Amino acid sequence: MATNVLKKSPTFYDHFERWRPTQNETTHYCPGCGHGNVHKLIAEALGDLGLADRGIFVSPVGCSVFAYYYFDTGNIQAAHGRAPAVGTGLKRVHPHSIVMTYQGDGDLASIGGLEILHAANRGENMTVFFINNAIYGMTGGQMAATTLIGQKTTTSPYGRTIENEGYPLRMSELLATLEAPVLVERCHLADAKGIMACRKAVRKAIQNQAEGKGFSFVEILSPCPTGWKMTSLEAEKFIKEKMMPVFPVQVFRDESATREGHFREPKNLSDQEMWEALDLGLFGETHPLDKEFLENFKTTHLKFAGFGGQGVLTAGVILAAAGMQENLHVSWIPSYGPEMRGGTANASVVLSKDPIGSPLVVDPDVLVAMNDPSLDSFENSVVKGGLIIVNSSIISRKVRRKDVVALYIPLTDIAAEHGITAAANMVLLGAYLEYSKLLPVDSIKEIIPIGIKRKQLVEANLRVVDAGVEWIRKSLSDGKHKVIVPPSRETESTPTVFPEVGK
Ligand SMILES: Cc1ncc(C[n+]2csc(CCOP(=O)(O)OP(=O)(O)O)c2C)c(N)n1
Ligand code: SF4
Repeated sequence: MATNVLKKSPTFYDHFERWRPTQNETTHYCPGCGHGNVHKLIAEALGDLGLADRGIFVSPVGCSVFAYYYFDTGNIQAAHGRAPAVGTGLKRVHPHSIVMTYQGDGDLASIGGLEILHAANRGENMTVFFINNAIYGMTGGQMAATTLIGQKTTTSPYGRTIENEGYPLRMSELLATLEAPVLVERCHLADAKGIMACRKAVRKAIQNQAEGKGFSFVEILSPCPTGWKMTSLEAEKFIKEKMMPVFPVQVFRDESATREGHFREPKNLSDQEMWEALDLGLFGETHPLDKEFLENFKTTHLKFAGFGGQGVLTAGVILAAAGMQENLHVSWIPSYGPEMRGGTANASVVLSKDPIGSPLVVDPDVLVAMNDPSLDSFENSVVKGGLIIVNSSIISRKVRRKDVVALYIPLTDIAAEHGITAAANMVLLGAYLEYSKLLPVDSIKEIIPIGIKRKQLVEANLRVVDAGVEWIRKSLSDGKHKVIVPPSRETESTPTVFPEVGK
């Protein structure tokens, strides 16, 4: 019998790999720490309930950050306080997995206070283990939201006061006010009886999830002898005499026996259905460019900048969508001010034949400046040898840099001549693609009819794309300017001539 009780749960790995090879059978926790006890209760429950293979353990930031070294389950690590959001994502995609977040009081009650509130309120079908040791253990014993009044920590050296720091936050009581949770229970690790009550609560919380009953929350009052600067025995006493009066050990809500279980199955939408549902309107057949073109394609970082209403975001998204149709990797991120009208806006676009590491465009190869502030803001960020396209209808000054290609195009005037002033962005796309040969002009012409919401404007937009193409052809045909594709940062070569086209 004793061997059964003492043997290691098979849900734990055999070795603690992090400290190989000398100490690989021990743990990284301090002597007397409660985390190890809780790990054991969870591992045994998963094993006994036959759920270890379906388990996904979400480790937090805190002393239990390395929980994934112990549990032979699925493992993922969340940013500080964000375990409920990560757990929600996992659960929505894998409704039959057993998702367990494991969080300290700094993680759950301080930085992640709202994450847990909303996950509980949504009744996510997952299990949350909340290890309340009334302190930030990992970072050296700072005050947590749960620190007791009068408790000394490194950031409350005279003891927590109500005037300065408010009252200790009682998370179980708070969550029990919500309708969705199925189980909210607090237990403690200060003696064997307390540990057995925690054992029961842990099992129930996992079982509830396996039966689809919803959100279960188990708060465990846990010793932190190191952070509290106490011996293990003193720590047990502290839980009983100081913590339990503030955090009563109690079942706050338990509808495990009566709740009907159900599983929220994910919607299996096709790509097309998803695009339509999101009203992206850009779904079409991909038709990869010829192999040689793709092989030689140089990653290009573009920044489209202007004021709200000039269509810089749309220009970016249409170019990115055109790249996507051609089987390139693309990214597009907008950036705009809070104003609904008239603020500044810019779009960062990357096109590449390889996966894109970051969608941020800090130093663009190509800058499109639709107005003065855009040129002022971004001129210096363009890479040496890069291209700056200036909307010369609006921007009166010239590019000051001498180490970039400057292309002056009266984008707004050209669009106005065709009766659609607002489509300067489309003139731009036609002109830019004709100039750079980055993609065939036809690839954006295919996207425009699907990408533009006001269908009555499609024809006019296509006409001004052609007008942009024509303008470039005319400007270059006099032989004074030749097309120089800006060098890619991959080749690092710089063009020898820096033409100024259009002025
Ligand atoms: C975004 C962010 N803010 C702050 C930190 C620093 N930090 C690391 S652990 C921690 C608190 C840990 O305390 P708790 O969640 O109670 O877990 P314990 O270590 O006591 O188990 C903090 C504030 C961080 N890693 N990330
Ligand atoms: S600092 Fe506290 S919570 Fe962290 S491992 Fe040590 S005893 Fe445990």
